[in-house]
Amino acid sequence: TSGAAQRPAVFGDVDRAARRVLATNWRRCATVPAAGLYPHQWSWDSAFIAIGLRHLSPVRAQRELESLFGAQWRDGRVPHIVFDPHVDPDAYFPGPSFWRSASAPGAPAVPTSGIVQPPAHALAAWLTYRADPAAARARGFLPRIYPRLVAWHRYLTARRDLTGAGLVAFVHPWESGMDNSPAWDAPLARITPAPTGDFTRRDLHHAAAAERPTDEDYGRYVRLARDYRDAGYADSLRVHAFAVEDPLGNALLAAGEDALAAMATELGRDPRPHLAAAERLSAALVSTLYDPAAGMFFPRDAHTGALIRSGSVGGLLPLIVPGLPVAAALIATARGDRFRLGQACPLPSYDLTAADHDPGRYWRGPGWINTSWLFWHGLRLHGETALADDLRRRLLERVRAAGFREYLDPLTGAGHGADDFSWTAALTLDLLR
Ligand code: 9YW
Repeated sequence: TSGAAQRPAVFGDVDRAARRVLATNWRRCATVPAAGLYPHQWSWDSAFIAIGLRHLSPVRAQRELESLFGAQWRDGRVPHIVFDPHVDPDAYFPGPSFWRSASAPGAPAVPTSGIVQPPAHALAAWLTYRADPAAARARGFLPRIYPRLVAWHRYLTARRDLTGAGLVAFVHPWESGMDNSPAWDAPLARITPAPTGDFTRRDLHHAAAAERPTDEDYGRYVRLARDYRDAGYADSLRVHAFAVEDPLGNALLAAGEDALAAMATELGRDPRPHLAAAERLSAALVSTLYDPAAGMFFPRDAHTGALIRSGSVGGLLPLIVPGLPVAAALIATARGDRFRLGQACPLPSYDLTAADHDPGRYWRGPGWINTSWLFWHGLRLHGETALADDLRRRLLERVRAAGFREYLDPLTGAGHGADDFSWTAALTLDLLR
């Protein structure tokens, strides 16, 4: 990337502080997203964390991914949470007693959730390998992680293509990584919430209610997760009352197939099946989820077959797909009124011009470092160096002012949510390289 030589001296403190956050949040073999609020291992967090950790300790970055894949289910699914048995099981809701993975077929010995998160892992594993190929070879990192990544992608493409469109569906808002995105409002409205007496929210002990999902939404999350569990974590449109084909999830999968092709080549295997899969996913994304009039991608409701025309930042993130034919249009949309790339920073999670944009509430407006990092990565991939450098500079400025917060007001830069948030620190380290 840009090289340490170009790093302004003023960011030396940021660099040191980011390393401290990652050291503090490390637990034996993985990093917690934030002490207190998120005391276990989260799936896509670990991918982003590895991308930063690789600069600090390539071996720790490898272990971060290996510990997550150590909890992979026999069907290939990678659970969205791997519970730390040393932590009070009631510290986070829903915990192990809710998911009951121990009685699910093919689950690992360690307790996990039964849903997934966006597949950022192949990209992260490839970047981790690239950071220190010698250290990776010494530990047999690629031979170990590659088959697990292949099984993970196979679970998604085989079991989660619920409509036959060649796209993968998320079956719970938590799976999207963008829990309460306005994009999920319409499909969620069909779900009857579990009564609030059925569960105790732990998140509100750590964060302000005004910055978190509402109780009603939480009740719906609980209902969906419970139905999935009670169906033995089987995948079909009949089981899943909520099912959406999400642009970000499918884009990460396509970019991930590209990364798997690179790994296959490195391992002396045939990369062509992965390249073909990447092509197929990229074509399905564009033909099914792209809206040329809006200049962005939208999720599709797998039950109705209709696009959900709601301006989530996820609709810009297929920019990470190599060779995407509509990259220029996505960049133009990002620079327009809805996302104001070059002014608002981090990229807002939701259309700034929408009547229900909420700059402080979670995935309904605030900017997150991971989505901005993905857009930055995409800008560089498509040769937009000046825009990428400008975004990088603005992101670092924001983090320097606000600290390693979970999310930020994209207009004022005010920090929200958890402090010392791991992926914010990790991706900051990556931006500083
Ligand atoms: C929750 C851990 C996770 C992230 C998700 C984010 C949030 C968990 O935290 O979900 O309790 O709501 O939405 O993307 O992985 O950082």
